Amino acid sequence: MLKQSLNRRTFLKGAGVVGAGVAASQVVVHSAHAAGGVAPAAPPDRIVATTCEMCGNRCGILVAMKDGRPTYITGNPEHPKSKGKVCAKGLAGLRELTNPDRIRQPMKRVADGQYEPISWEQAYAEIGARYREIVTQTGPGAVFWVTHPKPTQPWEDRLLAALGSPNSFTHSSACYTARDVGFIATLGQLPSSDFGASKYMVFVGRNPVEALVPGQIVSIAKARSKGAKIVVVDPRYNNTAMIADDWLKIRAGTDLALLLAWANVLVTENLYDAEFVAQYGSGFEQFAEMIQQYTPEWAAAITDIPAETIERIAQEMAAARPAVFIDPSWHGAFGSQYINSTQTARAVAILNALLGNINRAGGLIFPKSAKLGNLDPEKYPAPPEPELPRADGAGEKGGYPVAIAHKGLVQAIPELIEQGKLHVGFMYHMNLARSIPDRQRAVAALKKLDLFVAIDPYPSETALLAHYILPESLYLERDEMVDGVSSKEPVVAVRQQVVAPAFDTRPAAQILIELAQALGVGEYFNFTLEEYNNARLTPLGITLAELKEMGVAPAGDKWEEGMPAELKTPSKKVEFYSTKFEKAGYDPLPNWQPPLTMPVADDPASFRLIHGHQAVHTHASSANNVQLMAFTRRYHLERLWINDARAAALGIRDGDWVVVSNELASGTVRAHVTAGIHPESVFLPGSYGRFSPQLAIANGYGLAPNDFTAYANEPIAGHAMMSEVIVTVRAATPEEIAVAEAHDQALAATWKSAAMLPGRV
Ligand SMILES: Nc1nc2c(c(=O)[nH]1)N[C@H]1C(S)=C(S)[C@@H](COP(=O)(O)OP(=O)(O)OC[C@H]3O[C@@H](n4cnc5c(=O)[nH]c(N)nc54)[C@H](O)[C@@H]3O)O[C@H]1N2
Ligand SMILES: Nc1nc2c(c(=O)[nH]1)N[C@H]1C(S)=C(S)[C@@H](COP(=O)(O)OP(=O)(O)OC[C@H]3O[C@@H](n4cnc5c(=O)[nH]c(N)nc54)[C@H](O)[C@@H]3O)O[C@H]1N2
Ligand code: SF4
Ligand SMILES: [Mo]
Repeated sequence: MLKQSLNRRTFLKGAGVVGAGVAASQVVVHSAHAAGGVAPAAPPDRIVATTCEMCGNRCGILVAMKDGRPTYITGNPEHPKSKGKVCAKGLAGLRELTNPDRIRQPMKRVADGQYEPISWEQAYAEIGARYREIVTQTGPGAVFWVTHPKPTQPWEDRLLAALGSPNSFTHSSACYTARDVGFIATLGQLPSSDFGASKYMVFVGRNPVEALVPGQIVSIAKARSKGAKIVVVDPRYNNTAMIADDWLKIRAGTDLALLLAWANVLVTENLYDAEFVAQYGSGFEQFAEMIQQYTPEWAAAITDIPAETIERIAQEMAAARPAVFIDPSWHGAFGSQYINSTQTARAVAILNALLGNINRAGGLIFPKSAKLGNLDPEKYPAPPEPELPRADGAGEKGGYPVAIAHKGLVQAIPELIEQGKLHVGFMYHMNLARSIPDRQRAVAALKKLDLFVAIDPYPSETALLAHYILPESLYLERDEMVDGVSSKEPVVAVRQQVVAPAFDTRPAAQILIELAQALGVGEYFNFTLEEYNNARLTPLGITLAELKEMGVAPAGDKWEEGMPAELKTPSKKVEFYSTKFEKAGYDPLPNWQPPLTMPVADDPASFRLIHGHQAVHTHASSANNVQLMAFTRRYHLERLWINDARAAALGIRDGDWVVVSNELASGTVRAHVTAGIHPESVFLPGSYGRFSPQLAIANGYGLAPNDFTAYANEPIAGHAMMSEVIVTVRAATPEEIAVAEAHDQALAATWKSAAMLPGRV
């Protein structure tokens, strides 16, 4: 079952780093250099298999140890997320161990932004007492918990249920909720792309080379080497466009029009998989009638993509079916962006069905989930499910009935606090104040909570609003719950301690048990981490010790091609016409709907602000890592992308300081002037704009796109609308330039001196 045990040869064979398209060679060279060489300088005397946490992918990693110290990290070849590779962020994980800004013991707020250290025991005692005092008044419906999916999530859900509150949240409604709701309504679940076997890959606002999962890049490269074509639809020449055959420079927010026109071509030219649609589809007739009006000529005017290109790509997709997909995507174009995002996701799901690629090799597949065991409910009784309605209305009649209930509308938390619905908050591994729209409002609202507890190893913006900060040990310092990884070949993965905690910090598994006891529901946590992990592993016939040896192990049946007998939709078929949406009062067909906002047509300074992720950063949370900020500084990654012709008209040259503003915010940043962006959009990376005074390197560097984003909930999935944002851009004045330069130089000096510290770059 366990294929081979780890030895030095496996480690070296697996060694590899993935980067970012054309920039990849630079990223590989420099990140490897920064980490101390492509191969470990000295042969390791031990290798520990564990799980990365530098971003939410949780790749399997192998950590080389020399004299009891970790010296190098590479990808575990057996883990589907890493396939033997890590990214620059994964490599930079070692630097976090010596990050001087870490929180070293529990902290108690004594005044706005001021903290004093306290013991764990005192923190728990005070949190428990205060909790009881408040909840006696408000009831448990005023309590919320924000979690970071997913190894710890079953415990967090259990704790919140024990407290009697339904208000669990994840980052999803600021990330991918529209996609999930659209796909679930259409196909019953979220499929993934079968990159490695594909002949034709279409990425609509998806940038897999940069917003990356290393294993996916390995598979995309494999398909590419066998001649697969790549089409990228993006207002911006992103790093995936660099390796693509076609880049469709779309007007931001209009992807739905393009998708409808593609469907029009497939249906009117009879290029779709009629057999598949007849056998597995429901409501195709209504859909086919609806799309008659959405011709390529119609879409060309809306999307700014020539009608011939639209028609050609549709024909090429049809010729490649079924080994073709339009990727279900993630965040960029329709995860949580526009008023039309949920229907855009519906259209993507429908187009794939027209291509007859559902659960077909090279198309979209339903990944297999890992089959893990669970705690014996007799010995470890679970708390009853809370009966109270959710404060945000997610999944509730009269609220957002088709939204994902247990993930919630995370961006609505400030409003719910303002409305007096939420009084007590727990935040695990999310930085709400930085990650949702309208930070001013978020900060003001979080300050009003009667009790706010943040579990965070770092003094994030959100942690600095909490009454108590409970510092978690870093991922290389902790054991954790084993976790199932869905895939074509599902696995179970482990996180285990590589080094002892440097400070008085604790792992989530310990904090959650102790917190449950402090909050008076300890009876639901009458087990240890080891007992829990053993229960999870029992059906797989492997022991925790064996899993720790390899890091991952097979956990369930392998994927097989072919449509399941029934889909998890109301009709059990592919719903071209969504009966679920109809019942909830939404358009059952994905008709065209323009974005809510548009740049002012006759204003040369007006643009839509779009955003995205960068290969060497995780959201804005890695901006304090000295090694990763070396890339930013060297390659000017924080700059605002602006179209060259539009910039010339505004007197802006490459590298000039510009002022970006709207009714919510105003800020200064340098410009990246390029033909590689649609004239009506400007682009800011999401990697910067931290404002925690305790993060020496990150604080005040660059701008965050969501500082310019107003709070509003999309009506169907209830997600944040992160790209319904219009800004004006102008050249900075000499006075503004002087201020910006002085600020930048001060930050550069901080970064340089941090880089000089032993154990750093
Ligand atoms: N290196 C790195 N990798 C990551 C992450 C990270 O922070 N760093 N985060 C992970 C997470 S949580 C996520 S959600 C994924 C995100 O994965 P993606 O969604 O692929 O990444 P983004 O960069 O958010 O967006 C992709 C592209 O959408 C484009 N875009 C913006 N607006 C529009 C539009 O209106 N239409 C179209 N067609 N395109 C548009 C942007 O220019 C960008 O190139 O990445 C994951 N992987
Ligand atoms: N400005 C900005 N906003 C964004 C995005 C962006 O790129 N920029 N991206 C959007 C997307 S796609 C998503 S998915 C969301 C993500 O939003 P968040 O979930 O807020 O993501 P991160 O920025 O990664 O924040 C992670 C938080 O966890 C803490 N943390 C890090 N490691 C650990 C750990 O080991 N244990 C614990 N307990 N805490 C830890 C960090 O200090 C930080 O406070 O944000 C969305 N909003
Ligand atoms: S993608 Fe990079 S940072 Fe994220 S888990 Fe994998 S190696 Fe770590
Ligand atoms: Mo995300």
